[in-house]
Order: sequence, then structure tokens, then C-alpha cells
Amino acid sequence: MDQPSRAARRTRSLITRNRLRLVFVVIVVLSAAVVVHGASGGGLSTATEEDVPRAEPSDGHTVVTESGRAGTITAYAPDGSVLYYDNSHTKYFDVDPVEGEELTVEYAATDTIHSEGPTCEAPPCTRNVIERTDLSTGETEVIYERYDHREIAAEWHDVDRIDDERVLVADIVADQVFVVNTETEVVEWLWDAQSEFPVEGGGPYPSDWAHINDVEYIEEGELAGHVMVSLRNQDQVVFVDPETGMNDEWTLGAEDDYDVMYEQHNPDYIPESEGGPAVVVSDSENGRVQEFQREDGEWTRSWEWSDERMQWPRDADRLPSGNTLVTDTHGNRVMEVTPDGEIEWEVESTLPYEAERLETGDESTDGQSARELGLESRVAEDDGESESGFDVLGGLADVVESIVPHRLYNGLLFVSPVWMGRSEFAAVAVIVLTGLSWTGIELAWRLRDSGVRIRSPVYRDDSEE
Ligand SMILES: [Ca+2]
Ligand SMILES: [Ca+2]
Ligand SMILES: [Ca+2]
Ligand SMILES: [Ca+2]
Repeated sequence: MDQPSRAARRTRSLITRNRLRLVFVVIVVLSAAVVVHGASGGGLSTATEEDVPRAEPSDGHTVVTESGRAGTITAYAPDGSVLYYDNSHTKYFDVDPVEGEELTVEYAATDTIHSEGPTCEAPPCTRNVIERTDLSTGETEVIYERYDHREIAAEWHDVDRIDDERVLVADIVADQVFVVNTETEVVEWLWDAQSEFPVEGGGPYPSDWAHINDVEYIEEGELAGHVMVSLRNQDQVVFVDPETGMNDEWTLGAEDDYDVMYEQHNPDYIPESEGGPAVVVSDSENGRVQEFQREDGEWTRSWEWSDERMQWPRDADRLPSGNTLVTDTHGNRVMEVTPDGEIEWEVESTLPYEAERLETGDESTDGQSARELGLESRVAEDDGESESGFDVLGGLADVVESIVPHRLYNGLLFVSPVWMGRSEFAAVAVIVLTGLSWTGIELAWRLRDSGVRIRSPVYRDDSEE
């Protein structure tokens, strides 16, 4: 080998290497810009009342709770302004209008106890509370409270009022639902998920086994007096006769049968008088809201709705108008979807748990079934056409989302900063992959420069170039 050609090769190699390095730098800088934009420019926060974005004007008061790291309850007036805001509890879950009381709500909230003391020997512990607040005066009273000895999965995510004295509570920590008289504090009825479900199924026992996240007292129709219970980790909504126990024939969904439901939230029962029996429910891990109609002793899917942005919805209320009020937790919004599938009203929120339109009653009260209304289904793929063909990060986000298991992906979104969305995750993935590739290539170059040759089946001698 002669010297000039060797020197020329070295120069050529250096140019090639520096070009490649430049490409890596550009990729990292662009991706970092996306992350920085998300962290600063995104700007969505509900941490204080001043931060809360205005809502679009609507035909009533809307109350939204949040249970991420910012635990909030916010009431929007019909003109979209904030009528009431509180963030004094760690997390807020179910909120319901109080019947016959204008602008008064009841909600379930949680305080995490981080320090050792008389209410918690081994922190962290939890205080669960049901409170009633007059949104116009801010006056708040404690209806019922209880301490629990741990923090994880120790919350009450739903409460349903039966009458003036009694409420039904979905108790995640004990995997039970119970009726308590809040005057006497005597528990009058209790159903334990272990009576029907094996501990080997669902989530890990005892840390987060059934995750009973919703409960509803059915007031009328064939199932009047039954209690509907959502076992998130069993992917099932079940119907319990208070006298005789679970009514197997009515169970909706089956464990790990993700085509039907995948770790659902907030099912609402629509009775026969409104075109049911039907159940409108957030199919959270599948990223859609849907409805099932009871016919010939079986549940049939009668409606589903999702769009590209929807990610981990956790509430859907059918309103008397025929619209559906949807809480899209990782889509960071609460919105109203019309019968033909359009978004009619919207407000941004960082990690919303559930929403209520106060004037329309508790959850889906007076809302008609999808079948009765002739609702049009719509799924995310339908509006794929409108997406830009040059949306590289959007495409990458799809790839990341398709590779990472849904539960893990939603878990990552839940624990990451509020501004971390799909694009930011894709950008971080690009930075990590670029970093790894760059490091690997630099290492290979070093080895090569120091005369180490790694033989591989595709190794070719310089002379063959
Ligand atoms: Ca509610
Ligand atoms: Ca409720
Ligand atoms: Ca609901
Ligand atoms: Ca609701």
C-alpha cells in the first residue's frame, strides 16, 4: 500500500466521520428542542387557580377533578370562567352534583400523610374523605372520612349516594364496596370481591388486586336495587344483588379479554326507560369510550368513539342532550362529543379524572342509550387522513406507542411531568437511540484506529473496496 492513498483514505474517513457526527448533533438538538418546547412552551398547568385555562362557553356548570401530582377540583361557569377551585387535598376523584341543591357537589378526595404521627405510624398513609362543597360560597363540610394504612391503591375513586343518609363507597384498599350510613357511621352492607374472584387473577395481591374504581346503585328497571361494580384489574363490570350476590349472567367483559374492555373506568348504567339496559364506559387502556347494549341476554357493543389525541379516557357521561361528556386523562382535556361524533365543547386539563355537568344530574342521569339516539361510532383511524404526512414525531410516537405495552406507556405518562406527551416521549426515545448509536460507532472507530479488527461474517478487506 502506498502512503498517499492511505492519507487520502484517512482524510476521507475523517470527513465521513465528522459528517455523521454532525447528523447525530442535528438529530439530538432537534429532539431536545421538542422536549424543551414541551417543558416550557406547552405551558398547560392547573397547579394554581391562576394557571387554570378558561373553558369554552357551555350550557351549564362543569366540574372537573384531577388526581395526578396536581390534585384539583375546578368548577367552570357557563361562560367558561373558573367559578371555584381547590387544591388543598392530595388527589380528587369522583364528584357528583347534590340533588336539589344548586351548585353544591359531593366528592371523594385523598390526603397522603407523609410524616410519622398519631395518624400514621409508618408513612406514607392515606386519609380518604367525602366532602360536600357549596361552589358559590366555598363552604365545605366533611361527610365521612377514614384512614388507611398505606398510600398506593388506598383510595376511594367513586362514591354513589343512595339517599340522605347512605352512600355506596368503592373501596380500593380492601377490594370491597360498602354502604355506610354517614350519620351513624355504621356500615350496613358490604360486598367483597374475593367472594367471587380468585386472588390469583387481577392485579398483584394485596398491593393492587381488583382496583374497584366505580360503583353505582341501580334505581329502576329489571335490575333495580342491584349494585354495579367496576373491577378494573379484572376488566369486568359486574352486577351484585344485595340479597343473593353477584348475578353472573349480567357480567360485562372477561379478564384479559381486551377486545371487549381493557382496564375500564367509570361505567354508567342506562336503564330501560332511556333505551337501555346499556352501559357507557371508558375503555381506558384501549383509548376509547364505548357503550354496550343488553339484548337477548347478552352485551353487544352499540357505540365507540376515539380520535388520534385520545389517551387513557376515564369518564364518559351521556347527557340528556345526547352529547357525551368525556374525560381524556392523557389527552389532557375534557370535552363534549355530539351524536354525530364531533367535539362541541372542550377545556384543557393536565390529568383530569372525571367531570360532571351539574345541571344534568349525577353521571349519565336522563341520558339516553346510544341505540336510542342512533349515535354514530367513530374510531381514531377514521380521521387519520387529516394528519400531516410530514408529521415525523407523530409517526415516531405511533411507533413508540406500538412497541411499549399500553399499561406501561400509560404508567409512564402518569408518572412523568405533565408536559410529557406523545411527541415528547418520541423525542426522548430518539435522543436515547441516537446517543446509543453514536457511542457504539465512536467506540468502533476507536478500536479500528488502534488497529483492532473485529471479524464478522460480513467483514470485507480494504483491498476489496
Ligand atoms: Ca361523578
Ligand atoms: Ca359517583
Ligand atoms: Ca361516568
Ligand atoms: Ca362523570
